[in-house]
Amino acid sequence: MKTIFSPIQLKHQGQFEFYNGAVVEGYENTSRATFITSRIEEVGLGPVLNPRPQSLDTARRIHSPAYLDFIASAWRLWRDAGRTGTALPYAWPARGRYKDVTPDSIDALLGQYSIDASTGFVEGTWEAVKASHDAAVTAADLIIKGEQACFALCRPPGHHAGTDFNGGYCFVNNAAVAAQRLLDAGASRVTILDIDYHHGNGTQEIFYARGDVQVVSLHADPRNDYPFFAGYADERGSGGGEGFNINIPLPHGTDWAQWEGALEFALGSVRQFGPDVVVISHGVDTFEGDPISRFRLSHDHFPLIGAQLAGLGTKTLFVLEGGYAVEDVGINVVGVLSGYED
Ligand code: Q9C
Ligand code: ZN
Repeated sequence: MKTIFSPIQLKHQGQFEFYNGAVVEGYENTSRATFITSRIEEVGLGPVLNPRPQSLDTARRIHSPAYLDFIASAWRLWRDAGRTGTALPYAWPARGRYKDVTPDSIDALLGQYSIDASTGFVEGTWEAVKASHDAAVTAADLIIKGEQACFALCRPPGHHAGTDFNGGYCFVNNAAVAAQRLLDAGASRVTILDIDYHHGNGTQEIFYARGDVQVVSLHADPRNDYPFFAGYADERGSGGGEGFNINIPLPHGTDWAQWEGALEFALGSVRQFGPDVVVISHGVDTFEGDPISRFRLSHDHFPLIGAQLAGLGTKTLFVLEGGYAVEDVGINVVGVLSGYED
């Protein structure tokens, strides 16, 4: 299987976030990507290829142009305001305000275009986000040209980013851009199956009213985990998208037996939908050793996931999302991909 990745994606580096009342180095760090590429070489999964530079035309079909302009200029605005460190919001559009306003202040804009304070900008953020986006689009193009499966090693990740907001370490929704690209190239139906530990709230929001993209997500129950305000089982889509959004929330402590049962249910709904391509939002923060998550999958389970996905017999585009036990991320991410190919 081909992997698409650019070293430019490592330029989003050294950002801080808040965790348990302290400022800590971002969990979504560059070593995640290097552990994955090392593991790909170690097991001989296939070549790691550079993305082709891509325009943002497809991204503009799922994100608002104003949002894309903002994330491309956020660091410059921050720096021009005399700031150093990580650009993070601390104020959001408040409930109960008198009118819709977006002041030009960088602090207002950071709040306007985000849902949380874990998605910080540093000097190289936009370059890395753009390269990560390019990896997803390039991988989608390879599928269009006939590859059965491909891996977009996207980092920064994407599934928490929506039409006009960043969140959860995500800026551009790489999986959503890839799905749109596949549709624009002639696919009639695409499924995004999200196996990351967290609910893909951004993906859900982008496609909520659409019937051409089925969004299926297995994740920690939002009653007790991020993103808290979306991911409930009764969120099923609206209008022409009714029934095409499927959420499967699972409790803290979920083990393989329980998780696999949920996957089988998810795969049943995918088969019923009958997509031309399945995009996997591929997160491995379901791993028992993940520092910010609470499921209990172990190393041996990831290849089994890949085998189950291969059983669909559908073209598959893997797009990287989360997974923060850095020493194990390579083993787990590549475990799924190898399991798919075996
Ligand atoms: N800073 C993905 O897995 N909460 N994102 C972090 C507080 C946000 C995870 C804890 C978790 C986001 C792509
Ligand atoms: Zn996650």
